[in-house]
Amino acid sequence: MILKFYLSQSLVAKALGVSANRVVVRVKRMGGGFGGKESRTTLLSTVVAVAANKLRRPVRCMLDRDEDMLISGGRHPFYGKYKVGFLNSGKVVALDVSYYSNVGNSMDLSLSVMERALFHMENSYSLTNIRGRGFLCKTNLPSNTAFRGFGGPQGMMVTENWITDVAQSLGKPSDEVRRLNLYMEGQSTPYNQILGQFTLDRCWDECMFRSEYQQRRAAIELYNRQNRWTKRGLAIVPTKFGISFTALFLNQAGALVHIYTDGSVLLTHGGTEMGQGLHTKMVQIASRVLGVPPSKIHVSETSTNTVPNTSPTAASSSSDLNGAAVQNACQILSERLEPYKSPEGSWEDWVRAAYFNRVNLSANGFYKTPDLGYDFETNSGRAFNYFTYGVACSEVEIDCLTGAHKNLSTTIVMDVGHSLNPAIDIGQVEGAFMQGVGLFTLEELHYSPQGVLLTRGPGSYKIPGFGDIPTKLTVSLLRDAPNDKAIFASKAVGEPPLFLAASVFYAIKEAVSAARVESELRGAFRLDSPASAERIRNACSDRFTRLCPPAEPGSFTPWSVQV
Ligand code: MTE
Ligand code: LUZ
Repeated sequence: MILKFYLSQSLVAKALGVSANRVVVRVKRMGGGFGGKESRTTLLSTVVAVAANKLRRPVRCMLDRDEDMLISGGRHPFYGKYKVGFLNSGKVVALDVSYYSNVGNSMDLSLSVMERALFHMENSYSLTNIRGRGFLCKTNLPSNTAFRGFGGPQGMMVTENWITDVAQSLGKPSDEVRRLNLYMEGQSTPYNQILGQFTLDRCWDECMFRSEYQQRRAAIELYNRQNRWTKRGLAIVPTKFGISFTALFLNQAGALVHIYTDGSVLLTHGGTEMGQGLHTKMVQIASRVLGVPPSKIHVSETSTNTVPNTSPTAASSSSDLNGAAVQNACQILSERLEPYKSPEGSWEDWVRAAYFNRVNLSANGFYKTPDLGYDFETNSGRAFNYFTYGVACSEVEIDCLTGAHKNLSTTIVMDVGHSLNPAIDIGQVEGAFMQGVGLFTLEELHYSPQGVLLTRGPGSYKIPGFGDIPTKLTVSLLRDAPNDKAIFASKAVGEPPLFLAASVFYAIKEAVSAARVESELRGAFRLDSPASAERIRNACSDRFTRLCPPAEPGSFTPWSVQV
């Protein structure tokens, strides 16, 4: 097996010709990672290490935004081509998809990104006859890399595209076609994983109810009859996100916990903090297992000299993996303290008594996800530990003449199991959703014909602003949905909700369909992501657009999509 390590520590050691035990990497926190730092940090860390070694002094390098956008690479753009077989009822019976990803000039994580796209090619729909192929396209662009979702959103965006085509070809409401094809408890994915503790149907029904879907639909139909140059659209979209690194060996984590004689606890684990609240969750877990208040527990940093051989803080799995390692270390310490736990004494008394009796108050914890390991050759073995589910319903209004749109309302129902921290998890759902809104409706890189990146900062690259947050945004966590596969019945949350922003994209597509009906255009049509103002305007085909040739040749032919 070829093992590729993108760890800063191993690459610095390799570049300097020293062994890993001579290199210490420390991370206090990041101001955000979102996948871009999973492997690409090594471009800089290796270079500055070489410089520091040569000059024998500290060397620091920070890229300006434009330099970063020019060289670091980004999310993989995908092109999907598909054939889909379906019955008049809307039931999909056969699917053949080819995915092409723009890898850039090196492999980086592109193979794993494509694997995750393929593992998500059916999104949440039960399909019996299915073929998926992935092609990695090497290009003369900076190497593309991990981004929140890691190929999952690209895979599922194509899914939602063909299911929309099926609905539009049959003239059926897309929510009916989606619901009809939705998985049920106990069904199997194309990679032979049985869906247990399946909650997606509950998320769906609750989202339909909370968004007042039917009333909204009726109101939109009335609005669209009464307005020619603005149109509204509504879409409800499910998501199912596989939790585990697809590379088996990465599904491990360590922790190191020290108890000092004053009763304070220093906690270290293999995950890094980037604003996702990981350290807070780890402190909560240690607090629960040790039975001490969180105020007595501190995480000072992540470092290679406390916990070695860490996996990337990625795949949304860090609280599952590191949380279980922290639990393991704290259980060991708790057992060692057991003989000293007199009912009348305090935590500090127990710790002191143990110390004076020469008990080791430092413990290492470890965890590896059990029963994992998918084999592409035999299509057997579990690819994921479990799935995180969610459903979102969004309503938008488009201006058919300018292509501008407004996000009117979004209702999200997310299953995060027994949430470790609902405030953090709701923040993660909101943040991921808005990042997805940027991805699917705004953010677009432009290159000159010579391949020079033109969009190098917020002046030319449109990211979501406050005004893009839906006027009404509600996030609910599904109640009574314990997950027996992760720490304290919780679920991973970081990446899965990003895809729910596809509900905004497909609401826009529906509003565009309403505009096209005014020009007697019905049925499936192609709309690439992001749904930028230009694309929305041109797709609203009318007497004005007919005066000029299509901006993107072939852009109105369905059965393929760029995402
Ligand atoms: N939230 C914030 N605030 N900042 C981030 O960089 N990264 C996301 C998600 N949430 C990110 C974030 C990504 S891409 C992942 S994979 C997970 O957090 C990683 O952390 P976790 O495994 O602890 O969820
Ligand atoms: N990183 C990785 C990831 O190396 N493997 C994965 O499966 C993955 N999934 C999501 C995000 N990062």
